[in-house]
Amino acid sequence: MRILLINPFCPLSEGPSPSLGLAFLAAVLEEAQFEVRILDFVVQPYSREGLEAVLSDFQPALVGLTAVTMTFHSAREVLADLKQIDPTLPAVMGGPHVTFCARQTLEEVPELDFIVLGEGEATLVALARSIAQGGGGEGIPGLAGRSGGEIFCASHGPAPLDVDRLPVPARHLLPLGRYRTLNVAVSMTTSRGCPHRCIFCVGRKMVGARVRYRSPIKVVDELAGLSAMGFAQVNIADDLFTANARHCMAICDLILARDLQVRWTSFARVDTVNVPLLERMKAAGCTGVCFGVESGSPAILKTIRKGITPQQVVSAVEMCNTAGVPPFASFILGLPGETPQTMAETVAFGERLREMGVSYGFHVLAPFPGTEVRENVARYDLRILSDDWREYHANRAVAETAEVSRTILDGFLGDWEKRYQVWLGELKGRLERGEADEAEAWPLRNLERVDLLYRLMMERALERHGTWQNGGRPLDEAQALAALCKRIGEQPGFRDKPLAAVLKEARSSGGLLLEQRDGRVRWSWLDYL
Ligand code: B12
Ligand code: SF4
Repeated sequence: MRILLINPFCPLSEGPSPSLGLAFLAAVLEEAQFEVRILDFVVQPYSREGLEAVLSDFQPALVGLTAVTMTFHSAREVLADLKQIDPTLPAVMGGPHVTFCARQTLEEVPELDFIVLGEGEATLVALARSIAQGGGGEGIPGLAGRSGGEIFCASHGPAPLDVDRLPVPARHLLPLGRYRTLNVAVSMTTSRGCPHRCIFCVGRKMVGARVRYRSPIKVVDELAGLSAMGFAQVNIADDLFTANARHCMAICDLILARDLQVRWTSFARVDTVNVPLLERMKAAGCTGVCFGVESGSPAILKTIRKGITPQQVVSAVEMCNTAGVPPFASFILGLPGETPQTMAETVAFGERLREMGVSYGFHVLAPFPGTEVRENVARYDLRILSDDWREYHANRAVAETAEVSRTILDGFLGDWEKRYQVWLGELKGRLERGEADEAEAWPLRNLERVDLLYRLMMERALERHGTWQNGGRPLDEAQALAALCKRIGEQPGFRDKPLAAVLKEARSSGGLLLEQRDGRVRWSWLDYL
């Protein structure tokens, strides 16, 4: 039986990264002897015709879609096309959005047959087996769906998985070549579970309070595999990577013992780091840690149950500086109780951290389904203004507090983005005047490069302009690349872009394929590694 998994579109601004959720799901399905294919519309352009072609070629018996809140709409659009093409094909959705509004989603989206709640591996395999045997999925732990015109919703999920027995994520089914060409970090996890209860997060509710670990050997094997594939940067995405010092140290020790040259970053809580741990992380290739600081106001940190204080943040930053691991701090504005004074406190705290060498950034609160702050909104100083899930990207306000309106929050973020644009503009000016060197220019060059590559991919530049009849002898490499640049450069929107440099780099990193046969030149992206 064949199963098609789909990753819906998500904009470049959200930082594309190969979907770990789909890779784990595909791995357990393959282990259970199902044949799996993944369509990834984050880096491959979507078209109904393309979808139709895959359905007709692959003939899946079940289609699974993933979504976070802001991508739910894109997933729904793909689903609508899918059901128009084949109304009998069962469709299941999972992920941190639908898990917490399953009944409502099934009521509102008639095209959707099933929803998997929470951690999806065991439930999806059970559903696939049930469908293979002509069943309807009822009674499967962790599943919601339809039966006899009624919606059913499992009262409990399957037992938490032993994550150490999970197979390696099936990333070979993802278009990793495109991600590598975009030079984005690839994420992996070394554990699942979170005992904390931050009121804006669904992490704990998705994966449970008990932390379950993958053995250091498996973790380091996976890291080695990613490094061998040529990914320049890995992101260890566990919230609590540094919480269990023994686990974290064991992984670092193994990286060092195997002399693995891999660069990685990790998320961390400020109350779980110490200098010896950070020093070991640095020695093992850690190039930065990201702390969820959320607010500079002690009162707000208390309200959101973050369980940390500004003083602990400062201490963690000092420790990072001692160990030489660059820290990054992430703040959320518009949390319950936010006032102009607490916002000023957060901004001042950010500046204080910046003076200590910390980079930092802001989001606004998006009260996702399933979060304590949404489920018990009446308990908090918060008014939710929109249920349009497309707006839940946390870059513009969808909620406000008694004293801080949506206009204030949006104005703040708008100004923050403008400051960044001004900084980029100034850097550009200095570069043009020869006042900045290439090391300084890197953020700008990288932004331009990624933006251009992504547009080339999503606007199908190679598919449209990368194949032509050359007639005579095969072109040499440089001629073929120059001809490609000329052809794309003639298209509106691509004129005056640094195509030659960007495509040359993509070619030398192995991201571009060239085929010449019978007088035909054909350029394409490398999809699979
Ligand atoms: C790492 C991470 C990222 C990484 C990489 C994500 C990736 N490509 O895999 C980056 C930095 C790129 C990222 C980006 C964003 N993220 Co993020 N991210 C995480 C984090 C920390 C871990 C995710 C992860 O890899 N988990 C491990 C995998 C195995 O779990 P999973 O993806 O949840 O999949 C499992 C289940 O959900 C389920 N499942 C998922 N899909 C499907 C599909 C089917 C068919 C089935 C059956 C089951 C199923 O089964 C999977 C296996 O168990 C989570 C927090 C958390 N602890 O979950 C936030 C989290 C997922 N991110 C979140 C958000 C909001 C975002 C962004 C919108 C950024 C932003 N503005 O905040 C973007 C959206 C990008 C996108 N397309 O998803 C929210 C989502 C909440 C929501 N309801 O929308 C989370 C939950 C954090 C939070 N605030 O609570 N993120
Ligand atoms: S923000 Fe991090 S620490 Fe807090 S509940 Fe979510 S996953 Fe746990």
